[in-house]
Amino acid sequence: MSHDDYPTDNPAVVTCGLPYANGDLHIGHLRTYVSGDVFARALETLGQQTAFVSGSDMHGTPVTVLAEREGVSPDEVALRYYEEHRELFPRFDVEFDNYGHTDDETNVALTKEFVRTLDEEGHIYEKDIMVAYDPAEEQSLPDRYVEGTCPYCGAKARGDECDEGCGRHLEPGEIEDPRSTITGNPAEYREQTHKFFRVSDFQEYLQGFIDRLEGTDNARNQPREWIEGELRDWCITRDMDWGIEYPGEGAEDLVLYVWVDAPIEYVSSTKQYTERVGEETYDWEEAWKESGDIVHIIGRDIIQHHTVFWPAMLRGVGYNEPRAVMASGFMTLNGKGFSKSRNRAVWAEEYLDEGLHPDLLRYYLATNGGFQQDVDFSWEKFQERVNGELVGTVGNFLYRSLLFAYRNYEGTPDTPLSEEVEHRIESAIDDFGEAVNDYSIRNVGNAAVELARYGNEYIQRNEPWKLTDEDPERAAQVIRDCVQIAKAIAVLSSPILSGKADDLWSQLGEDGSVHDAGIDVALAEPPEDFGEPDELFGKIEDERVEELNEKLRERTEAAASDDEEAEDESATDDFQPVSDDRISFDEFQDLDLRVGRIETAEPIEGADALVRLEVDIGVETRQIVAGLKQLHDVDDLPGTKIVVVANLEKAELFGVESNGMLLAAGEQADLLTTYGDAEPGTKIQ
Ligand code: B3M
Ligand code: ZN
Repeated sequence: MSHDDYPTDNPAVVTCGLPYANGDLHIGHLRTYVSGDVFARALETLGQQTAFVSGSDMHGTPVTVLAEREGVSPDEVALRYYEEHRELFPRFDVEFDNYGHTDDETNVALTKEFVRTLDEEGHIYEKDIMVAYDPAEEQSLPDRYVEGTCPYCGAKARGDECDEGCGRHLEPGEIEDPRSTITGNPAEYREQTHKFFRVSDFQEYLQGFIDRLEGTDNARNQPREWIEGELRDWCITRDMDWGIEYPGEGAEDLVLYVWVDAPIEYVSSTKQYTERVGEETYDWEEAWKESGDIVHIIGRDIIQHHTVFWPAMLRGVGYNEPRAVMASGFMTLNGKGFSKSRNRAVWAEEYLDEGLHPDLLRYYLATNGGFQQDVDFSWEKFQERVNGELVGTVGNFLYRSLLFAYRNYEGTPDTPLSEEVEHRIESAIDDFGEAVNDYSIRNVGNAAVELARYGNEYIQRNEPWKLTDEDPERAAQVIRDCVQIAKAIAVLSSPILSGKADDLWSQLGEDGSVHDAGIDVALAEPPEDFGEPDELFGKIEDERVEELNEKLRERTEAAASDDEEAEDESATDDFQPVSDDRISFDEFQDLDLRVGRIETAEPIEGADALVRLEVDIGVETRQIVAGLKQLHDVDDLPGTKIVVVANLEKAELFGVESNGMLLAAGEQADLLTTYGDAEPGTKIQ
């Protein structure tokens, strides 16, 4: 079955992955929400009836772990972040038609209904399994309470997912060498009875589903290996207090796994939308149970949940299947990951506090690389895109043509649109429609920017400023065309530049909001009169970028030192147990450890981490290569006393010989030194 092109006659549902209600949002998170908003608005511009929904993910260990740390109840934490997120999204013009949460009445009731139906249909069974347990605390350790090694790829894995390795969902009992993340205690496995959803009942169905699925390639390709291999059943209960109670027999003390009720919120949120606007305006049952075009927009770490478990659940309760899943790539900040604990992030709130317009970020997030590609954010790149495309191309075209129109004609010259420009706008409209059908958020944006580029070229080629005296009719024609291009830009850019497109709309003397205009309005007659335009976008100066970088750097450094203090106080959880294999004193004596003093330090070009050091070890000066670049200020190193393994075999790192090794503690490379005034060359014994 292939789907009809958008716009279809079906109600569409566009959803965004539910943010866990456990922390502030940064601009990396916003990529999914902005893209969802753009896609939903673009569908509406094409004329499709669309509900754009999401909500907060209130349950599960992401929330309880934080609540425990703060010493408050999980619902207090969750409601606080729910409110915070709900208020934040509209400030970026991410306008959900409904934003609920997974602990609200609608979702609790609907989740129970789903589970009961799955049970009645025979898709749920009971099984005894081994679950992680902290014997010292006498507590079960579900999901994020346990850390260990992924049995599939050997990476360090946390609870129910292998987020640093193969990306798999991990079932309870699967993690190897489990330890409690709260106390650091080694965990043991104990038997407990749990409920399972027989995903394997749906194997054949899922194989067909994945062939029909639209969206990004990663969402279709990644699950094939699971769907085509042995499909494992899914444990849907957890031994904890916070969550939705299991609605049936035999699991009275258990709650549902957070990933059961989370996607159901997509449906609940749509239902709440219908309850608010009436089913004549939007019918959630038609969308979810009959003929809706359901599009899920998510991060790529949760593809398995959306392309295996969720469609199996929907199928099991007789609902409609998703038409598309769009899974985004990761986002980095200046080439490195965002880190909440190290405060290495541009927080959403902070961006707004800087007085930066939300549309600039919307534009960057939506058009910087394809949706499934990894993208990097830096203030320099941001500046480049804003100054180059928004100021240089779009803003420049609009201002020069509308100012000319205002000064010479007080609005739109009274002459018909030329064929050339009519065709060019038609082809921009086609590009826009194609972008939506290709699920390419970036091309939705490009349709407008490319049209502005053409506009600049058109006005430049025709030089209306030279024609006003020589050939006034021709001058009027050119400007008439430019006003139409401006109007088309307003319509085509409205999904991304949601606020600025409305500003442009008013500048053009149009009534109401451009968001109520359909795609055909791009070619409708512009108003006769309009006032003097303003420049839509301002340049971001270099000093501003420096200032923003400086703030980010200061904050990251402050967090790093807080972090070190916090680490001193608590976490023993990363320590490996001491090996039982002892070495003899003679073996220890084989090590020639010396006090050294760093004389010079310089970064090795092209290597991310390495520094070339000259180290005085008393008897001679050694060249040593060490991975300190990211962790220490290289200029501060000379003069530092260190401990060197002097008789280590020579090695070559990045083409540079290293004659010895310095000792440092932990991932932050805390350098070992001496307490008193031992001279370089002194032997350590
Ligand atoms: N709350 C967040 C995540 O894992 C999770 C998404 C739920 S979507 C139904 O990215
Ligand atoms: Zn793994």
